[in-house]
Amino acid sequence: IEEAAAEQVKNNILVEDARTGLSVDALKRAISNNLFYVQGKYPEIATRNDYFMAISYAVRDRMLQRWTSSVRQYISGKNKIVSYLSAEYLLGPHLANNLINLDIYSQMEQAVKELGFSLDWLIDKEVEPGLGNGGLGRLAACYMDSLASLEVPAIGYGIRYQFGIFEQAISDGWQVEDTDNWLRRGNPWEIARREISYDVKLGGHVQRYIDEKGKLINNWIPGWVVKGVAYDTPILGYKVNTANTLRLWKSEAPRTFDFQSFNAGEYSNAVNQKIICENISKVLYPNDEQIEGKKLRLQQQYFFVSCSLQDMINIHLRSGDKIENFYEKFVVQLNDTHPSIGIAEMMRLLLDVHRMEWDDAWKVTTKTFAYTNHTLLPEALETWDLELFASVLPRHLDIIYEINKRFLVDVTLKFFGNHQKIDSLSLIGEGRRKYIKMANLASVGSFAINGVASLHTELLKKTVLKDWYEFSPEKFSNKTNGVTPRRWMVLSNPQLTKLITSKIGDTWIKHLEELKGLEKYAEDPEFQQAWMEVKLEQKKKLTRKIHGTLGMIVNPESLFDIQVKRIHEYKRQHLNVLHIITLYNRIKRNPDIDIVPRTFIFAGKSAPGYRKAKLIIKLINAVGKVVNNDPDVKDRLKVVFYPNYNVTNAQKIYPAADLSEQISTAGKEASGTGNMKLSLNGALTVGTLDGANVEIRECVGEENFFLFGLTADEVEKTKSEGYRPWEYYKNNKYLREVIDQINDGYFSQLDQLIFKELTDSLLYDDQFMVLADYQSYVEIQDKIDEAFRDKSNWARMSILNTARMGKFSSDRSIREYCNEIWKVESVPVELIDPSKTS
Ligand code: 7GP
Repeated sequence: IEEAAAEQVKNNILVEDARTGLSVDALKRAISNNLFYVQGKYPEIATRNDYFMAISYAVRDRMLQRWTSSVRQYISGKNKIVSYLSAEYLLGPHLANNLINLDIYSQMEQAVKELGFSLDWLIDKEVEPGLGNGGLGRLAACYMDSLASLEVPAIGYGIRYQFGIFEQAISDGWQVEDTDNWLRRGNPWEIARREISYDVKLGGHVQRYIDEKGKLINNWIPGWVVKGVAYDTPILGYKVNTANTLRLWKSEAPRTFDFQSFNAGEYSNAVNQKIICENISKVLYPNDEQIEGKKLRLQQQYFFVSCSLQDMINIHLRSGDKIENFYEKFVVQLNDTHPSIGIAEMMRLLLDVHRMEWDDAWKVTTKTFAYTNHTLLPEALETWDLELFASVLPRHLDIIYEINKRFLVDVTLKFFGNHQKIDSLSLIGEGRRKYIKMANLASVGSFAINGVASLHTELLKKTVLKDWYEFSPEKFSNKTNGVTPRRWMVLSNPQLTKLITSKIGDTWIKHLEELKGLEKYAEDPEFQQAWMEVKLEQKKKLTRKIHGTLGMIVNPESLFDIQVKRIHEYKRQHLNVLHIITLYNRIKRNPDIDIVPRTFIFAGKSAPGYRKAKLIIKLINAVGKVVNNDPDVKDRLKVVFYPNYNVTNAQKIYPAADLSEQISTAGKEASGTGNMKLSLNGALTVGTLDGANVEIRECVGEENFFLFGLTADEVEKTKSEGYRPWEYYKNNKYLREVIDQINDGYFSQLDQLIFKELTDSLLYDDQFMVLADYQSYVEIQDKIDEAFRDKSNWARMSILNTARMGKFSSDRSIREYCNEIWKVESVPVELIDPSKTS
């Protein structure tokens, strides 16, 4: 605090300024002021939300100097800016994170306490912006944190969905969805920039003519136009001056459009138009790794990409530079193919608006974009029906045809006569109906293509992007994902943070490799005890949370066995369930059997239209109901389905985990990031050789990782030799018993139909090799049971897991993107003195 105050004096800022002061008194005054002048309340009638808003505004004020200073430096300076384009940002609540990054957590805690409240109580009030589905959206949020913490100039662009990911409730064991009206109590973190807006054309047709200079003009006459308005949220770096911008676009009706109809006396028509325009940013599509080829989704993608590119060009030109140099000012990262229409849009802006020639425009475009792939699942590869596409983006269809025509000339030169290659690389697919392949558009228009874990990148090169790899191998590289230790350790696990810091100082928060320093304490009995005490404390907290939410009592001394992530067949929550039933049957056969008590905790949302995933949720709850209430079990097994998994809840769950379930079918999980957060928090992993598990195991040491299951190669081999799941069922009496029980209605009050879809798919198809991996999974779980009994050894392994997770900081990932793809450097921000700007 003293240093910060001295810094302020040096910068000639009033130390006790109500908007910038960092002392407890200044913060108290700021909160009271905001309560009165912003919320219009006095303490006796103020609600908890009023206080939340008052304190949030006090925090935001303290961010603004950094924010405006960062913006000024980026716009005026010659530095290159990273533009992250993502349809999703799963940020999580801001308040606690901003307090940590501003380094005023303890002062604020004291200030709030002196006002008669607890800071935790106010932090718990925040409704998180759930503007993403899962891994891809959360990664974008971690990357924004690391970019700012590394002082890299960056803007994140996306959509300000009015409704984020649905809220999940569980009713009679089934998932039910409710709307996520996250803005209903206001959002203190954003600033609406009404003056920053762009028109986006949609539909209509293209008029072609030759102008007086003999040039072919493509004039896109739109069917309608929407306006995108910028809503900015500051993203603060950890203990640095940098505050980057997350700019989310809200769709509105352009004024001119309204006027036309109003003038024609068509009032209701005008109002209708307004509704149609606002629809575009209304709701996040809740599908995870499953495309939904809806027109509105394409409109959303184009809407935010067009606003963002117009904005970047505007920023670039305003600095006095030429459009030809755009790629020297901005590098644009495509977060999967959702924003890949940006490649055609960039071409349109350069050709039609800035009147560039094709070759020059193509040069600028292909030096601007880079593409990250996040999944190998074929059902997630985006394609657009050509007719649908033409009805939304007629001009872009022309452009894509032209890109394709020129590209296929090069392809033909390279792979002469190889029609398989030409078909596979073409941007247009020819089935019963023609379609546009967005991964191909992204690949042709980008100078770099990356996967998100080493195995994933290798598989990309061998499977979905094989022909692209053969065509331009130089574009490919791997960038293993990472997570921010600020949110996923300092914020969510302050007790462990404190313990670690007491041994190795606090610089590990910015340099996570320094956790290595903990290794030498791994065998120290005192440290082990302190370590396990923190773990137990976190488990007790979660125990209270579970009791509060579900009314269930679980034993904090039991092994907390945790699988939290989207519900998907490839992630195999049902394999976990088969193991639970196996343990249950052992107890039923021998009620006195000695097994380690376990609490199985599941959480995750299913896409609302994904029937089998919803059935898996029902199965977890059905098995839970029987197991949790069977007196023979004597509370040794508990199954918990924690509803509405989101960032807020994840922060409470990860620190309490003993065991992290990362059990996807090998070759299916691109990386995973929950695996990293759990291991960082001292959980041991039971996992397959999939995604980043491979690298985690390499780092923590194979003796500290519970490996099981087929490898990606073995999965392919087994499949090609004709996989018959039925054989596994037939030959394994315990597996048979488990499947038969589900089928016979043991967990469904004798209803034999309810789970049939699930068991049939396991027995006769089993795409995800659940039955093939069952035996190996049960065996490793038996080893885990044994290992957990040796408390000291478990503590040692847990400490080593944390100590060796340094690689998985998103700071490391972002450094690699900066050095190897973006070629950008950090730019320390100089603070502007607000009292001296006139
Ligand atoms: C996810 C991957 O499933 C996960 O393995 C990875 O860690 C994460 O991205 C971040 O890279 N993919 C998605 O969330 C997703 O929606 C479809 O992928 C495009």
